[in-house]
Amino acid sequence: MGLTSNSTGLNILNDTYIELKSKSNYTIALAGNPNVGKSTIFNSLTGLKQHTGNWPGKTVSNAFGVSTNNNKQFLFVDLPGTYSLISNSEEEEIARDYICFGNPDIVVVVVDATNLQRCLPLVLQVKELTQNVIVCVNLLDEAKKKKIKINLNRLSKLLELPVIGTIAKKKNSIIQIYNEIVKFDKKRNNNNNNNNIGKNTKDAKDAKELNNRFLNKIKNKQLDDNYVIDIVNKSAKICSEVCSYDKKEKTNIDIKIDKILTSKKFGIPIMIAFLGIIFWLTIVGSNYPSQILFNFFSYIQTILIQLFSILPFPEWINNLFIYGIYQTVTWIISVMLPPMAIFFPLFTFLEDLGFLPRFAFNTDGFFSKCGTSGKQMITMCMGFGCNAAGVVGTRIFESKKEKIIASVTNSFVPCNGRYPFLITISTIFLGGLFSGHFKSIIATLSVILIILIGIFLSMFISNLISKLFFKNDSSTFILELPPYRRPQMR
Ligand SMILES: Nc1nc2c(ncn2[C@@H]2O[C@H](COP(=O)(O)OP(=O)(O)OP(=O)(O)O)[C@@H](O)[C@H]2O)c(=O)[nH]1
Ligand SMILES: [Mg+2]
Repeated sequence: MGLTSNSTGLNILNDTYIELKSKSNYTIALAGNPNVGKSTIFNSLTGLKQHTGNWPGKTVSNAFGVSTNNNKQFLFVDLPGTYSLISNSEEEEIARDYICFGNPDIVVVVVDATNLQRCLPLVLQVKELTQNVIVCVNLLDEAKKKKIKINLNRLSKLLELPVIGTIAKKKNSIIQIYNEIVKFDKKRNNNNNNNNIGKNTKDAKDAKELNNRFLNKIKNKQLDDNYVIDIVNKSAKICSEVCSYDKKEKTNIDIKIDKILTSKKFGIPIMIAFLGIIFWLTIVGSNYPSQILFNFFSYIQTILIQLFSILPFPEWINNLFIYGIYQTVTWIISVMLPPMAIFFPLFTFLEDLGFLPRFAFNTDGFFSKCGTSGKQMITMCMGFGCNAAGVVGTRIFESKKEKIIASVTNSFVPCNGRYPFLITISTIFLGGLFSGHFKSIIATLSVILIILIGIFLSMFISNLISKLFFKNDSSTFILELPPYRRPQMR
């Protein structure tokens, strides 16, 4: 999932980070709203594998990675998505604190070309803190499909910031980020950074003082409604000047699909059907590679048996090595590896399409009866990949109550390690009672049943914890439904 102990969390400020920062010519923060493609750009620039997917809130802590271009070393920091610097949740605070105090040379604010107006308030806020900002208008391919045109030169003039347009999937479009950083840095060295500091902060001594003041205002809730209204109005005005839409473009297929996928009648059955198809494909599909692997390892085993019969070892050592160690390990590989190799790409496919937030929406009613919210479904789905990632993912919750409940109950979802075991057990013991096509159908149904029991247990325990320990705390559910996107190979 791209979460490694060395590249995330508090470790962002550890020795490795400090050493890399000192060696690098530039430290660049990648900031922006959730789900605009920051991690995809980060992965493309650094060659790392941060978790990407089509739903807001995947990146929950800072990650860093290095890349080299034209003999210059760039340290990139991938920040969690945030709509505003006046943050609500833990991961938004992480992003804000890094922008304010991480001392990056340049902040690249990634914005969504299909939803510029929603993204610009963050650009304007970051610009109040630092003038070292580059705006990266990403998802230009989607904007083109939706017949949205953006005048990047005009945007740059209005914002008084460099602006580049990118399609994160295309490497050659990402390369221009390096050139812009170098160009911007040269210009920056000729100017005094704090000349153009925002209206709240004209008399600030330096950037650090400025950021401290901003943070204090946020903490003391001194940034009143007028401040927010001002920024939102400014964004709307800029957008109206730089964006043009094709008025003929009326059909919004996403809305039509959502009417079915999130409907009360069909939402949950479709969701279960999708999971069922994934499990069925995994169970049926993994038989073939399993058999190939099994035959291959058996062939090696016969060679090993012959080899060991020549060697002067006592028989118990031969048996220990061949039937104890070798056979156990290779059987586990034959049985476990194929389901993993099939399930995860299929699950990632659903994730990239943008189904997970719809799952969360459909199940919100059930979870809210248990005192939490549909967002718990997202952390549970992350638990399919890795329970540790699911627990770390609970940062997307605003309230402490939901964070605790989602963390405690995440283990009821079978993870990476347990899931192939479930398939194997279901196939052998339940599927084995039948023959032909029924075998895989029964195995699939029993895996789904076990998962549904897990979800039910999660809800039951969530309800219990909520009633016992958080009687007076309420939960809210705000989650953006992202557009459906074509999954990419990675
Ligand atoms: N078509 C298209 N899809 C993109 C582009 N950039 C990113 N995506 C897709 O958009 C989705 C979100 O990308 P991420 O890189 O995970 O977004 P993020 O900003 O890091 O999201 P958070 O970590 O949740 O804040 C993924 O499914 C990407 O494959 C792009 O330029 N074009
Ligand atoms: Mg991300």
